[in-house]
Amino acid sequence: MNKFHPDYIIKMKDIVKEGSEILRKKTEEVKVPVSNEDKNALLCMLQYLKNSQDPDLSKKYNLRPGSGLSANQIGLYKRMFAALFEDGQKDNEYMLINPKIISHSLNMIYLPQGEGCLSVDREVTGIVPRYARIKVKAFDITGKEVIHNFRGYGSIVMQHEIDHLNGIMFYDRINTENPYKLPDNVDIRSLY
Ligand code: K2U
Ligand code: NI
Repeated sequence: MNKFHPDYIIKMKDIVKEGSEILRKKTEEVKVPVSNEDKNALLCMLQYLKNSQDPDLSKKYNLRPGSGLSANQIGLYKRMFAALFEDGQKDNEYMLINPKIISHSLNMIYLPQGEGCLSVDREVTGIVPRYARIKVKAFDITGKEVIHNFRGYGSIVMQHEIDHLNGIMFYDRINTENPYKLPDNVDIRSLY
């Protein structure tokens, strides 16, 4: 049994920091139908994101704001993550199980300010090339197969989290010689 029961509040001490082998190990597929233990962990992860984006709660629990959290970031080798972000129109919340990018655009985007990570307590600057649009197949918390299309910031969040599930950190994708060099022969532009 893991400690992530329904009313457990995830805090920064629960988040695995870079340097731990956990973040570099590939995660295991989650059994479907989803067990209550996995459901509860996923709900705790989404609750962390909500708390972290609430000014009062993030101050109360000293949380770093997050728009995504993968299971291995809380020490579970499970192929699942939660995401919570606005993309202009609406608020988006996702809890995706065994996510798979089944298609993606050729053109790419990047965040001009670079990316951060709840598991990385230092500033790592540089361009992180991401696909501008992706189609993701996954299971939702009820075990139903879902397909979602993401573009813009949502596409970046999803790729950042799916990378975590594959043991990839965002800075693995920054050009080591020149962090601000754009990849050759790729139509890539800043998200804004
Ligand atoms: O996986 C994580 O460590 C959470 C990251 C996800 C992320 C990083 C860069 C670009 C997109 C997603 C953190 O949420 S980054 C911090 C943050 C917090 C609130 C809103 C946006 C980014
Ligand atoms: Ni991260």
